[in-house]
Amino acid sequence: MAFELPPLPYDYDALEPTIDAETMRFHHDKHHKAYTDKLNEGVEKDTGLQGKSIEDILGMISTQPPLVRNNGGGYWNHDFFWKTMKKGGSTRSGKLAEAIERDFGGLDKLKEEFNGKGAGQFGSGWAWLIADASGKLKVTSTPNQDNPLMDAVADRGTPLLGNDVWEHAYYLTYRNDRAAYLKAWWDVVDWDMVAQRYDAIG
Ligand code: MN3
Repeated sequence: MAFELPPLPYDYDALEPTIDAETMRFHHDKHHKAYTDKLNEGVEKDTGLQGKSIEDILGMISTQPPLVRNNGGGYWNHDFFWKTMKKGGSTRSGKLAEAIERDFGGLDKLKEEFNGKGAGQFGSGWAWLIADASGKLKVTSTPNQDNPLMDAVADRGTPLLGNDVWEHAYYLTYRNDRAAYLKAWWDVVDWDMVAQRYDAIG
């Protein structure tokens, strides 16, 4: 049984003007598909991985070759990323809004720290908002397709929000201006989804 490319949960142009349709089409249909296909190659080569969930594989990624680490991360990260965004975005609510006040001193501070992590990630990678088991929030970044579910990363936790800072995510609209992309991206963040993920921690 192979992993399948999850469908984009909205049309290619749904996130315009923040993210253009051509970027979404290539990002999903080419990049995300390639991670999915290569993850399947890695799983085919290792019967010990067959039947495991992607989360299980990420949790033991330190034992895996780069093929599985890079493409297992890319497979999971992009599925998570699509579901983190929504046409028109949404606003924070409930427990999450309180935790943002408590742990960052407000949404503007969170954004500033998150954008700083994204801009400061040398080369390709991701910026993350994660929570630990007690619900404390933290902003982190990872290189390449690593993520906070991997046993090999320094800052582990439950991912609530992640932004792809690979050039393929923004270059057509923003060219080399990663900071402008990071700033604009908040317009399409689905905070209802982020709040649901936070509530699920308990
Ligand atoms: Mn990407």
